[in-house]
Amino acid sequence: MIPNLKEPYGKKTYRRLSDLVEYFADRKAVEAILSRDNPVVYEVYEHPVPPEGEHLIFATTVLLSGKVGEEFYFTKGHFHTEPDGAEVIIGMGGTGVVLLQDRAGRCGEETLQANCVVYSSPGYAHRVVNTSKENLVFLSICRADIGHDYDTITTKGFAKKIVEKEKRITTE
Ligand code: PAN
Ligand code: ZN
Repeated sequence: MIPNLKEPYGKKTYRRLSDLVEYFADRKAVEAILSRDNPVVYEVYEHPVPPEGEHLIFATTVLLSGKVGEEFYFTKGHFHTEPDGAEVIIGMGGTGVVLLQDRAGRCGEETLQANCVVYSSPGYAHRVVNTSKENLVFLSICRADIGHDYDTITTKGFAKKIVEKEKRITTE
């Protein structure tokens, strides 16, 4: 289920595999897929609000089911900055994992599924991974003046990967 955030009141962003080239570990698998296709990995539906602390961003992400090599599809992931605020992530459908990593590189993981809430504390980067065969749909809520730091993850990555090996979901 997606909340009613459609145009003209909402903004929809597509993230395709070509936007995520440097994030997946298996570059050969990335190139092999891109030589045939450029699949959508996730879509974000956002309700624009003024970028002020009194307001809240609420965005629904639809993260598709799929893998690149052994690695399940995921969102880029980011830290929040100035202010480094918390985020509430509410599962609406599907099953997956939220990776939560602090600036020292310590990485934890929490299950995300329908009717389940994951709290990303200040100081933690969050990445959502879809380990299921259906779309993983979740609602994210955070203060509207929050900043997004993608660069740290682009350069350092997450310390954990969620992969499928011999038909089993494994963390590496
Ligand atoms: C979410 C994310 C959304 C897409 O709304 O922006 O799930 O993930 P990336 O932004 O990492 O590509 C959120 O965390 N907002 O702060
Ligand atoms: Zn966030």
